Amino acid sequence: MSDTNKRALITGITGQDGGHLAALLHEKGYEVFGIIRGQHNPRRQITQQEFPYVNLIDADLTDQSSLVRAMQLAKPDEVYNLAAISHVGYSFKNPQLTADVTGKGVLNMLEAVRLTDKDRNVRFYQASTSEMFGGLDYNRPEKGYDENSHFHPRSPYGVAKLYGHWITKNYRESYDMYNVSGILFNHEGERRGVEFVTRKITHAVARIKLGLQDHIELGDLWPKRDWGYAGDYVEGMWRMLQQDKPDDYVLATGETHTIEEFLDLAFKEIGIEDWKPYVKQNPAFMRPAEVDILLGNPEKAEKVLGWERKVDFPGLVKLMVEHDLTIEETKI
Ligand code: F7E
Repeated sequence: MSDTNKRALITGITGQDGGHLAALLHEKGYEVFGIIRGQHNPRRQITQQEFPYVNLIDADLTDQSSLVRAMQLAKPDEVYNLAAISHVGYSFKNPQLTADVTGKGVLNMLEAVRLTDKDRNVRFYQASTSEMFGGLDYNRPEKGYDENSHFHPRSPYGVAKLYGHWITKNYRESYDMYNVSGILFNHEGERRGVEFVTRKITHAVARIKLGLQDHIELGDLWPKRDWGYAGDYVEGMWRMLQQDKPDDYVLATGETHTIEEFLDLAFKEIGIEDWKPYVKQNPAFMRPAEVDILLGNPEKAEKVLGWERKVDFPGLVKLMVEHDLTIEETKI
């Protein structure tokens, strides 16, 4: 535990990264504030029970006045903007809402910081994403996407995130704000929602092992992702805000794997070598446009931030399956 008196405000406190980051900052001695949205949000009690030290503030990324109020209440040194509609498939079904929350919500948060922090003391982190690159095989850099790679988003989510990325940069250049964008490749773990493919698989594998279901329905199995552990990635976010000058960084593993490879390892954890009889393809889980292959190059973050990932790909799959085999939630 350090003796910092710093205060942090996290949007998206109820999400995967919000939980990991709240725990990390608390351990470092921060006073942690989290924005929570909605009158009947069932995550309110769960979050408060799991993180009793987090001060929850009612606000919404689409309501700028609520964000100004949150800034006035929290008086943060650091703001981590993690809130978003983050499911790529969902963004095709709700593209305008995605633009409002994932895109314009960033502007609302930046304006709330700009208006309340006249002395420019606040440091702002924007959760940018590898989805901005689009993963088309023909224009993929050999060593993986880096901070200078070409953007070509392939979903309403990716397009909205690109707006958030550029407005964060623009406010840095226009108003001398300490703004950084972390361009994070897929990061997973025991806190991941079951709507994302990795947790959907490990949750189902655990239920198959426990005799609670006999198969899993998935979309395309060939796409490749650069999958790391979320706990490692929030450490990188924090490091980005501790530098002398604000800049943008890629966090990735530098490895890419198909969903089939994830299935191989997950089923092996429960002693099944051939998973094909347990997996059915369902077009409902396919997307109008797919991101073929994501591979990131984390060299800059490793060199400048001294960031390193601790969990490798087999370790990630193992920890997720082991977790899902033990929790009560798997049985519901
Ligand atoms: O899909 C395929 C799907 O939903 C991964 C978000 O955190 O990372 C995440 O976005 C792949 C895609 O993550 C199913 O088509 C097959 O090719 O787990 P996902 P994502 O789309 O890569 C980025 C970096 C973000 O920023 C996002 O916020 O898996 N897939 N079958 C499936 N995907 C899902 N969800 N469900 C399936 O049944």
